[in-house]
Formats: sequence, C-alpha cells, structure tokens
Amino acid sequence: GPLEEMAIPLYFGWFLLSSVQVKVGCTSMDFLKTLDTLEAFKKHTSDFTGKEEMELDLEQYFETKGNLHCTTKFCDYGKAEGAKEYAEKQTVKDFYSSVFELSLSALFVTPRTVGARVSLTEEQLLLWPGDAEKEAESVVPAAASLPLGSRAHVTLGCAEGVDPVQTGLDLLEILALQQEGQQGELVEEMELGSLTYYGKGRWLLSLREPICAPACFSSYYK
Ligand code: ACK
Repeated sequence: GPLEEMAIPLYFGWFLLSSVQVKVGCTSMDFLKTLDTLEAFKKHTSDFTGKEEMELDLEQYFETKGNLHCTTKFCDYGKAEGAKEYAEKQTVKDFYSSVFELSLSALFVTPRTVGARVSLTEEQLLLWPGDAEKEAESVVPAAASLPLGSRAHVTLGCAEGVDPVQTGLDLLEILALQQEGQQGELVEEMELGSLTYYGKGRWLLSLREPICAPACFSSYYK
C-alpha cells in the first residue's frame, strides 16, 4: 500500500562522518586550486569554457556539495527499478546504520563534475546493486563490462545546471577509457598523487595515499 512505499528512501548510501567531510572538502579544494594553475590544464581550458586559453577558477566553476556520500542505490522513494527489492535485502537491513571505512582512491574532474572514486572492499560490495554499472549502459556503452563497484563515488561538486547523477557516469567514462587501454597522458606528479589527462576535459588524480573515510550506511529522505 502507499504507506509501505513511503518508507523507501530517495537513496541508500554511505554518509561520510562530519570530521572526514571537512577533510575531503579541503583536499578537493586544494586539488582544484592547484589544477587550474597548471600550464597543462590551462592549455585545455577550452574544454570547460569553449574559449581558448581563458582564465578559469575551478573553485567557482563548481558548486560544491555538502552531505558528502557514496550512493549505493538510488530508489526515488520506490519509483526506481529494483528499489523495493534493494530496500528489502537482508544485507541492507543487517548493515543499516553500521559504520564502514571507505577508501577514496582518486579524484576526478570533468567539465561537468568533480568527484572522488571509492574503491569498495568485498564486504562493501555486498551492499552494491548488481546492476548499478549496467544501468549506465545507455550513456556509457562499456559500463556493463566494468567490474562491480566501478561507479562508486562521492560527488564533490557539479557545474551549474548539472545533476549529481552525472558524477558516477563521468567516472565510468574514464574507467571505460582505461579498460580500452587508453593510458591517458601522465601530466604531472603532484604532492597528492599522479595526474592524468584523458582528453575532453577529463582529469584523474590517483591519490598516493587513499583517503580513509569513515561513513555510515544509511538512507536519505528529503
Ligand atoms: O552524487 P550522487 O551519487 O548522484 O548522489 C545523488 C543522489 O542520488 C540523490 O540525487 C544520485 N542519483 C540520482 N539519480 C540517480 C540515478 N538515476 N542512478 C543512480 N544514482 C542517482 C545522485
């Protein structure tokens, strides 16, 4: 009945504890601040602005997000496919409100989004929907052949008018390029890690030391 449907949230996910939200937010800001000063980045600002060699302030370009989280299942209050099945899974019930340690292994920037890649453990993958990557197939054709959990991310910011669902799609696109054997162009060894350019404004920073982010598995209702 309708009451039962109301119990299904907008989405399930891991919600970063507030102490680490600050740390991740600062790391992201530092990265954006450094990235837009690099000569290699300046060469490609037209990917972002449509104009050659224009100054670009990435911190202003992106609207940063609060409530940092890694979505497991977008349920849309029960309207999304598989939402009810997910909400009723025993593992979802068992782990609800447990704290996990997420590993943020890379940061990425595109003209649409900035995000952190989350590398899930075997245990964390128990909460990952089996079709999360396949669902993106219409946008990123190679997505279905990527390993389970490839889409796992934390959205850190979106360009004006961009929906946060785009962040996971941008990540899948970069991982699909890697899987096809595109090495990208190693641009620079930064303090945080190595920076690679994949064309069309897609930048990936593999963190030298992944950020360990304690996060509570829970759900969000607006
Ligand atoms: O940044 P995100 O992972 O991208 O967190 C938000 C959250 O749900 C609330 O909007 C994500 N989201 C929105 N629509 C979808 C979708 N169709 N599939 C997967 N995740 C989605 C969004």
